Amino acid sequence: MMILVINGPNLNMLGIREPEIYGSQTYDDLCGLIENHCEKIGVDVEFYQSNHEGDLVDRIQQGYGEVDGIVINPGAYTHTSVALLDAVKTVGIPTVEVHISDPDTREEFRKISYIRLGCVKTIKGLGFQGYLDAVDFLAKGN
Ligand code: CA2
Repeated sequence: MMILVINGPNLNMLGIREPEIYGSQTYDDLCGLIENHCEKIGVDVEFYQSNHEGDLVDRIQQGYGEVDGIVINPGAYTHTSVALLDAVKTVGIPTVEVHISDPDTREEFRKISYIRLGCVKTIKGLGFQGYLDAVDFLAKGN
């Protein structure tokens, strides 16, 4: 099984600013954590991060026929992007939406998620653990 983990804008800055919201671990720490977990449960994993909406759409499309599941934290595009919603719906790959913080407890504008409508599950507010739970969810196929 191959899982693609996609992170959107500014998530490459993890650990550098706003540790009170996103923790003090870096993007590389996050990838390492997921990689170790996937190795333990026998799942192959690929990572992609971009600050550009169209590049994220391109990467989702490239997953068609190649990956069995997508874990995505679209960052701020969560709250604005119909293009990302359309991309996950178009490829039809089971996709789990993950947020490190809980956007529902923050500003009003973070309460809307477009991509949620195309996802099989949303995990929020669990820090990096949310990515591991998303992988487990996809690996179990339920
Ligand atoms: O909680 C999450 O994972 C978010 O998807 C993170 C996004 C935010 O726009 C969403 O509402 C919730 C922002 C990611 C910004 O990441 C940073 C990392 C380090 C320092 C500053 C920003």
